[in-house]
Amino acid sequence: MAKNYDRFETKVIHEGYNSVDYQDSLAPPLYQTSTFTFKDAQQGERRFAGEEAGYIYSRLGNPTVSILEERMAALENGEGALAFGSGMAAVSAVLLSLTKANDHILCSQGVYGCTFGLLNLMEEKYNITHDFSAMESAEEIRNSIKPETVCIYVETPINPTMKLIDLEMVASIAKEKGIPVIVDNTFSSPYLQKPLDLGCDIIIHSATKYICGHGDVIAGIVAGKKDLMDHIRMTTQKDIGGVISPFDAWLLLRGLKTLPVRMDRHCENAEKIAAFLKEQPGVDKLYYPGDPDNPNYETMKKQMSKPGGLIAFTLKGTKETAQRFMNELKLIKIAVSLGDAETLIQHPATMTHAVVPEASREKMGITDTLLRVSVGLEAWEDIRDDIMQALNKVQ
Ligand code: LCS
Repeated sequence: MAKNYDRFETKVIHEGYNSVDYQDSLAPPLYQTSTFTFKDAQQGERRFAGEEAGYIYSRLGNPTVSILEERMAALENGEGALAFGSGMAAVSAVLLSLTKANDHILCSQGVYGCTFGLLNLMEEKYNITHDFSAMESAEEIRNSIKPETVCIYVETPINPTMKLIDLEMVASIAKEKGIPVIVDNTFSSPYLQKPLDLGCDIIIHSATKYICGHGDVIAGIVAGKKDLMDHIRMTTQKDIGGVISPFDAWLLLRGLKTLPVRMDRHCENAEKIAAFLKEQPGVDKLYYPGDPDNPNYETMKKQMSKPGGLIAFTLKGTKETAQRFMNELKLIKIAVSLGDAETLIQHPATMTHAVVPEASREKMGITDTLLRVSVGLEAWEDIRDDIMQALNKVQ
């Protein structure tokens, strides 16, 4: 379907769906079916041969999932998108489709713990090696690219340290070398950052997070150029099979409608909570890209429309101080994941990044007193008061 709307707030509600094509149903229908019937054997043959458009089997495509994919492609300004059963299914489908044995991947210094695990698995099984780079200068990136480097993989903001990578800089160097840049856009959502517009080639989401927004789905999204999407669809998505369920796609379509409204509130609340944390004597370091003292503040202003809803900070004290602080919280829930209506806190060193060995964790800046907060949609004063009472108890 042609792209119909230019403004993001309208696209999240209407793109990829026209009710007249679906019996005038306002909400996109849920095609909860595993397979599709052919009117005769010849039609089945034609569909399998790719000579006739139409659905075959829900691992290969499903109408509810197609609406989601079209909408996500439009939101990221991509030519196409693919939906997966988890963010990790999306990450693995992309990385396995772009690499073969003995290739090399250049990564940002810091990736989600399970992405780190996948990179190690690929190295162990197929000798697909990787290096991490802080990517702070063009020279540093150029020097880290090897003859066998086939792609650059970047998280920005990086989970959980909130460091940013200059995407235009990475994309321009990758173009010189003729290799694609993959960006994990989970922390920003397309509302705050559009890596494809900055010259990057593929974006990935853990759609479990802001895309869903309600903490009730595990899902992933990939978007980019049509040829890349077709390649992934027909190889690692089809044959490894980590597809999304129609019901989860339906829930994501529902959640997406409020993405801009939710993100505005997440950002507004986070800005106030970050300002509050900065003033607290018990807080050692604040990692929030919206803080003008943050070294990445200019990069944030250049490539993100707002700094997002996540904050990391370290407490003065030890791991025990951090854990005691978490245990004193009442409103804020101790949980991994992010981007939900509820404010969530987690301890990366023992939770999301526990699989990363201590030496690598140190390089990534994940210390024992680092905490990550996903600021929710509650009244910000209630979030502040909860943090304040817990800080008072541990100091
Ligand atoms: N990429 C990023 C940046 C993530 O934060 C996550 C999950 C994934 C990929 C994987 O997505 P999933 O398969 O879980 O949908 N991040 C989590 C986190 O920070 N806490 O819990 C999960």
